[in-house]
Amino acid sequence: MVRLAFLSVLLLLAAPAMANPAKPADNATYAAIVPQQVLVDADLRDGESLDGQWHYSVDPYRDGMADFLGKPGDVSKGRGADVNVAQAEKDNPNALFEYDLGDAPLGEVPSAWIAYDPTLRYYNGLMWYQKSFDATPNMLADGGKRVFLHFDAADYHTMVYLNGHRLGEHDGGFTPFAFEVTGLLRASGNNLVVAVDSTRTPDTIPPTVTDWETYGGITRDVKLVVTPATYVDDFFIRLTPNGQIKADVALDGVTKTGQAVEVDVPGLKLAMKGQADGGGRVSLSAAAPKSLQRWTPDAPTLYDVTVRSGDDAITDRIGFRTLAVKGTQILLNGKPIFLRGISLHEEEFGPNPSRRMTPEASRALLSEIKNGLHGNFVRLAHYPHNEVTTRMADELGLLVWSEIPVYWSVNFSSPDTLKTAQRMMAENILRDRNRASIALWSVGNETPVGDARNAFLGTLAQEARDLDGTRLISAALNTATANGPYDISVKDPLGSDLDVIGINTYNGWYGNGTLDDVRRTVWHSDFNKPMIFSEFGAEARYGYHDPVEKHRFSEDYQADFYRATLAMADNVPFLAGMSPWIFKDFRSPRRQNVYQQGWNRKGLVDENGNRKMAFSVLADYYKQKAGE
Ligand code: GCB
Repeated sequence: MVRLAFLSVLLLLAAPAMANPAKPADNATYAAIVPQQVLVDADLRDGESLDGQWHYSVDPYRDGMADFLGKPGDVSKGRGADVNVAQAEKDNPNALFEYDLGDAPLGEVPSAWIAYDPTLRYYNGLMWYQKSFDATPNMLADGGKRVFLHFDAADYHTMVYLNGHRLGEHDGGFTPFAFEVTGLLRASGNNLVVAVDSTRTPDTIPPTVTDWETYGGITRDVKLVVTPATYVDDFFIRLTPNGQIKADVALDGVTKTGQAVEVDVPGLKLAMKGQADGGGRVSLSAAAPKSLQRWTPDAPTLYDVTVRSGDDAITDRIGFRTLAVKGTQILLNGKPIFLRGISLHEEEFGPNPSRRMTPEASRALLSEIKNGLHGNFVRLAHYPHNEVTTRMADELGLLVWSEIPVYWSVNFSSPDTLKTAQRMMAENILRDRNRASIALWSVGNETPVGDARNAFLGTLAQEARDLDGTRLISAALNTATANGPYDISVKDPLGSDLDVIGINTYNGWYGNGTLDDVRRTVWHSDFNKPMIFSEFGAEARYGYHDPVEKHRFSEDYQADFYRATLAMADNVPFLAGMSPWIFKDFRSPRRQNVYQQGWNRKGLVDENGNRKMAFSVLADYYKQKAGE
């Protein structure tokens, strides 16, 4: 569904606040990147969860996809077939079935497959999942409703078969997707088969080599979402720089043209009404009432907002605030703010995380950032995190950096890879642009400067602006050019496409520089824009103390590294914040020395949440900053 009218409203809004006014995008581009169904707030909608026990079956040789000579097979006649194997064997005792997903072991969804069996930790390949379920009466063809099978995420390539029908596939491990299954369900014994392939290639986003655990599997919720025949597919509600509350709403369904739409914010006594155009879209606005309490990290006020149209009504909790840049400052609600942040991977506390981000798990992580570290900002690295987390950030009051995994050596010259990145970015932005916490959309991390890369990331930056003109666009760059050991200039040409420059700096950890060098370093920038240190960090194994030698990997060295880097930060006049690397130790297959043993140890807390010495160095610094 191409929402050009809807988008063009965003383009107009984008212009005043942003350094780079948005350019109109062409129809074909949006057709390729905007998902058919947005199903915004799928988590809040009516329906049935399909979480719980699923059968799983590992398939390293892709036997379910091709025969022994490699000839592609018809999956819907094989593992994806609608066959009750036990019954079929009874009917024909001579028939050979080499598989029976219904007999395979059971594992919990959502969760990476490492949770089922620790030997699957480094398995990167194809896994089959199967679940049987019954439909509720309103999901059946004569129920008058529409039904969508919605995945919050599965990592990486997912192929879905329902009752022998191939529903479709999806690329990307961290964003939602859905298939319409109206009319395809039966009252009982629906057979859902999902093949998830975690293999990365040079063309995927991210590519093969990263510094984090892949965590293959169905890692987020699966749900049958039930809507009226015409329903509210998408909305974008926010405060504009000139004090308007704006709502763009998109309907989907046969009666969408001319259908009345209403957006209510009872807490503000605000009701906006209009009628959808031929494309099912409407744009509403009203002056923000004087009583509006703007969302800030200190007072994260959220309002119930109900979007109503026809038989559909959906209520979300939305905060209102503005973001802008002015010279080298970031302004929240018109006032300069220093981002007191930390980076975070999507991994729950505990010795055996499986990327199962429940609200409790998310709250535990974010509360420690907010209350323990005195933070007001979190970089959700290096991919879109669970919606649970962005909602939690809204509630707790943490600004968010959100990014897609355009990481290191992406194939920047491939148009297909670009399309994948664009679609991922669209899926992420459309899911989360009603979250007041999201402050920055980042388009890439530590990517090598070059023409193809500059064009690729420039396109993504533009797309992010087109989809959401109310956030700042950034990227984590590592191309600070050293003029000498203690004198660094920021020159990456991508800087001109960004609102905020992110810089990852590891002086004092990588390389042989000393911490004195770090303290003495001075920074220049070619851009009159805010810069944030999107990363800096040093590894330490929790409990390893070395107060005299301060050996690398000791808590003492890490604490000194933080002291030195924070001293350096104090001398950067255009620094508008930081998100050091990283809050919690996280699993990474790259990290195998005696201190690491499969974990990147740059956390301020270990995997169980134990604070290392550097934690209080940063917490004290942030406490003082918060008081300034
Ligand atoms: C980086 C990467 C991050 C790594 C980190 C490290 O620059 O962006 O993904 O984990 O460095 O620990 O080296």
